[in-house]
Amino acid sequence: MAETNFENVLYEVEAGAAWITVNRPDKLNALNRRTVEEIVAAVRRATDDDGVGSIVLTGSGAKAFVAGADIGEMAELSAEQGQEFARFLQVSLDAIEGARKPVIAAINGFALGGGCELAMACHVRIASDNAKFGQPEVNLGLIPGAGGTQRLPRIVGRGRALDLVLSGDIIDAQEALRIGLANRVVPADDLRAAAADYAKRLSGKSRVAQSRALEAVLHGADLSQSDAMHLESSLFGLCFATEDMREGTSAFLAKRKPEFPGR
Ligand code: DAK
Repeated sequence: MAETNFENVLYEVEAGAAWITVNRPDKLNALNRRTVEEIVAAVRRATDDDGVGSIVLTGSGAKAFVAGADIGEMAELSAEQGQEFARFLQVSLDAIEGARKPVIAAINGFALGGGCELAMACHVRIASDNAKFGQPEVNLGLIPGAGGTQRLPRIVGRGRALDLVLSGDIIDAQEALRIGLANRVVPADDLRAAAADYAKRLSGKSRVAQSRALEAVLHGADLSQSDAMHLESSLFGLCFATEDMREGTSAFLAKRKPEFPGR
């Protein structure tokens, strides 16, 4: 296992998955600027590492994934600084969502405000049964500023998103699963193993195809349906130029397991 520590983030590579752990447990892993910069740098490092197939993002300790943006750091901001901070958070979360390797959020407790927004920038969300989700910014006289007003309705639908954003209500893992905010819920003690297991399953698939699928789904969501269909057919066509596609189809025809070269 290779391990590299940032100041507020732990980075380790285990069985082909890069684990990025937000590590400010005394502040319930609240996101200050430095922590966000480190998460993005860690995601870049993982994306650039050919030994890494997928990325798992989680929080340190048993209580919180991320309890939000650091309220202490943002309390004194002016309107201009608030807008700049929101832009910084949005660009940072876009970079995580834009990673061309699957990013799995392993949500081990509170995912509130910026924490819920961070989880939503990940591609798949696995939650422990004690996880709690919410966009409680209205309680602070704020609205979500890290993409929450945009990603939440795209994931759970406008009505459910407005319900959460207007009320600031905190929901549990089962409710998050019911509305599609969490993809899976597992007992808290099994979360790490469940995320590792899922990452391992992904690593047996074609990396090139996964990267193209991420691009089709994420980039396509911002396009008209006909433009998105065009994007899909172009990316589908590009798959035919890959060794992975030749290997996948010949393995199927030869009734053997594919060994994808990742090219
Ligand atoms: N920021 C800073 N510190 C936090 C924090 C946060 N978001 N959440 C918790 N902490 C700190 C607490 O202050 C406490 O520190 P000490 O007093 O020990 O020094 C420590 O973590 C433990 O927290 P508690 O003692 O409160 O623990 P409890 O179990 O009693 O309560 C809780 C857990 C999660 C219910 C509670 O901590 C809580 O309500 N936390 C705040 C949750 C919240 O409102 N999160 C949303 C934050 S708003 C923006 C862009 C984006 C955003 C905002 C603006 N701009 C562009 C300006 C995003 C906003 C948000 O994320």
